[in-house]
Amino acid sequence: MKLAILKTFLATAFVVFCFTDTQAQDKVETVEVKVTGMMCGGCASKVHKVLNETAGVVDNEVKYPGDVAVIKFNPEKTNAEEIVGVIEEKTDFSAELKEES
Ligand SMILES: [Cu+2]
Repeated sequence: MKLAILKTFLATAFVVFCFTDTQAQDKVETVEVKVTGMMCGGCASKVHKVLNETAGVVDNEVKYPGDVAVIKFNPEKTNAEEIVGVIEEKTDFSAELKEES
């Protein structure tokens, strides 16, 4: 009887441990997007704000001059193509994925 209780306890502890573990390591990927048409720092701020409000985007930095947005995102919630689409839809600028070098 005691052994059964111990087994149940261990099984529960194991499940809780696994759950906590997967919760803790949210996947994050980084993508670089070339943003064309920005004229000043204000434009960069606009793009930054739009990305900040995009679901799945964890963090982002928009560089002007440089015309590059570096975006950290959760691949389970969004993807690079979707992020490019959001920039094109919600700002006046053109966006394209930077080629991996
Ligand atoms: Cu501007």
